[in-house]
Amino acid sequence: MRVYQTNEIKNIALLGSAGSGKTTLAESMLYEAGIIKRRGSIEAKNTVSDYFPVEQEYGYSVFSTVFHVEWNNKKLNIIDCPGSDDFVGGAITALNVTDQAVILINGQYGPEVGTQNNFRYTEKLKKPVIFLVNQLDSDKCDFDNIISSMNDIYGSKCVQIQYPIQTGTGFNSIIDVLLMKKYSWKPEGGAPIIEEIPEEEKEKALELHKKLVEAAAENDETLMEKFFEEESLTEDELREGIRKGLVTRSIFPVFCVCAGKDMGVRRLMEFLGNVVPFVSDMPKIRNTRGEEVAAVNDAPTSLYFFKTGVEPHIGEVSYFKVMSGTVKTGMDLVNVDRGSRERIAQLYACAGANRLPVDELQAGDIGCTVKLKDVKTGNALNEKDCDHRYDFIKYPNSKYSRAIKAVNEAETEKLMSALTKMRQEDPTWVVEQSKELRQTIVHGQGEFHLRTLKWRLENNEKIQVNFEEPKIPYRETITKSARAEYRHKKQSGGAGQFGEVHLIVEQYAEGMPEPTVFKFGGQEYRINVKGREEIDLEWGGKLVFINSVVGGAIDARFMPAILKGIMERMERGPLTGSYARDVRVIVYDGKMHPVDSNELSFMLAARNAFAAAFRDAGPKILEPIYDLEVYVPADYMGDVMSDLQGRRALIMGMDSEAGYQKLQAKIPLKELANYSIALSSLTGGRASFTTKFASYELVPNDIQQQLIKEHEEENEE
Ligand SMILES: Nc1nc2c(ncn2[C@@H]2O[C@H](COP(=O)(O)OP(=O)(O)OP(=O)(O)O)[C@@H](O)[C@H]2O)c(=O)[nH]1
Ligand SMILES: [Mg+2]
Repeated sequence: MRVYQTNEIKNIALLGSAGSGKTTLAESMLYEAGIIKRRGSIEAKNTVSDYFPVEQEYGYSVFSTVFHVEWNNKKLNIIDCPGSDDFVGGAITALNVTDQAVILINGQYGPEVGTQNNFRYTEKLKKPVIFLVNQLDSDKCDFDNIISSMNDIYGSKCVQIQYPIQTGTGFNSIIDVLLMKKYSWKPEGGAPIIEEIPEEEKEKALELHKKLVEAAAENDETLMEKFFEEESLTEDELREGIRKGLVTRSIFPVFCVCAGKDMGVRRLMEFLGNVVPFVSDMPKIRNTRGEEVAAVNDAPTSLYFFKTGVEPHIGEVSYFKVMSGTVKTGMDLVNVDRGSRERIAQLYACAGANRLPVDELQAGDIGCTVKLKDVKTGNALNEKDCDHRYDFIKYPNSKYSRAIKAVNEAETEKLMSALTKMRQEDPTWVVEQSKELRQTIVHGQGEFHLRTLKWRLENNEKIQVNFEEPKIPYRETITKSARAEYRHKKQSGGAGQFGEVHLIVEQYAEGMPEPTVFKFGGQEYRINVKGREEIDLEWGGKLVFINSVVGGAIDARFMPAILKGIMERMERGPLTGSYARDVRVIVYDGKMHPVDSNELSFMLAARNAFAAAFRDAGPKILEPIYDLEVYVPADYMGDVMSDLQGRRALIMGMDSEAGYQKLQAKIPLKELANYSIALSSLTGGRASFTTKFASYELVPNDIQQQLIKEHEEENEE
């Protein structure tokens, strides 16, 4: 295979809502480029891009697929991304290593929430966007309506390059207002018949052409001048103006295709090859130190690994982008993130499930390699004397969690290693072995995301698993001060045990003054701080431990044992066994025995005194609260709001955003457990949401009583 120069390479991501036709389009592109001899289909489960069993089972893309086609001597590296928000990881990764997003719009539905989700990522990452209206052969397709909702959402930046003469089963031709030609196809699609625009379409075509010329001219002063003088631009000038507009996101060109019948695909590829930006047209990538890394050949080699796939019979396939320099087979590189050395024994151009061997890849190109020792998604491999790291890929927080268990307990270890392996392929899984909840929890992007995980475990790995509701990590704290003392004493033969601890507990708050005096039962306790320890608890919040023991009532050497006793109880709160937090403990008195006192005795005395004081100190249960953002079409707003109120959510704000409403709320984690399913059924899958941990807050009294009762019942069992 030939070596492509940096200025012959374009990297493109196919995005769009689930089912908009990305994988079908990829198939047509591969066919048109002569890489496959027959077009497969989703229905026949034989596409290049959806080649994993789980994808064929569900008929959805689950992983992004990287392939390339050659068109007009350009190498187009294309990443077909999954459309479902549940697999958004693939789309985010792809956008980060490409310079052009092609967003497909399903001609049956127009812009959907999935379209918007993808668009928001292109906005965040400042990537150029081309819209592609697909499925024009569907009888449900209303093209004018789609254009008008796109104008509502994206404004006048949406500029039509093409429009269909007719949609529905009879679809077979479009008018291209850049080239000012009519394109039509025989039923088998493929090569178009290019003709003059028929009389009856001329007026409309001319009007759209003018709009396009104006939009293209706006991006360049010389073009603008020429446009004012001559009221027209040449084809090349138009292309130049559009390219500039793409880079600055001031133009979103709209194309038309029917991927299923391979109509319009060649014209699209021509545009991708001729007009969309090269790496060199885009703002330079920066490494973690903020230094620019230019995609040029005469710089040290630096590879960024953006994806790991696991292929049957081959093992891990590592996909990378050449951020700078060139990479050749046999090169030795250093993994800057893990410190290990790696040899690039084999180098490939990507072709879906296949790979084509190459000797060299130049700056800006995308390729893959196999049999690396220790390279994880997100790592960088560099030539020596170069230490670029990249951390530009940020995945969203998880939205849906389940506790997972192997049906056969003996397979627990096998399950854990399978999960670790799968996380390599999809970093949006998060696996958490919670000591606190005594559960293994998998966090994902949605119910469907976790359903495919289960399917793959059961069908590919042959491990039967159960999903359960994850427990909630409650916390306990106190709301007032209380005092208690406890004497631990044992004198049965041999050495005795003796320790007595008097302590006060109170609620800890940031910046509170040192304790001076307390009153309990009419008696005053003066505090004279002799030692203070502030502990940042692993599970959040603080424990402040104050020693104010007077007159040597307890030897200093017993203080660590006392703290240990208290910590044991903090780890297993007195109300429900949850972690306790935000407590200040003042040990102010006690007793020793000259012979029988030892560390164990003081530990036990402290533990019991602490539990007794805690129970008297207005103990409360805290629950995790999350910030929630819901994106919802305006007509579902009322239903979504009232559902949220039923979930104890606090509405914090509302905003309108391009065709959608954005709702912000605070919501208890417990009420988020099935939110992904509920929201989807409430809105027919047209809404989406994100969450982020916010704080711990007191649970309402009735729920507290119920939790305590449940804990007591569990203990009895
Ligand atoms: N009528 C018609 N159907 C199409 C066209 N393109 C795709 N489809 C069908 O639409 C469905 C979804 O197509 P896919 O190619 O899987 O869509 P996708 O965007 O890759 O979907 P995800 O990867 O799951 O997000 C399949 O049933 C395709 O056969 C088209 O141009 N016309
Ligand atoms: Mg797909």
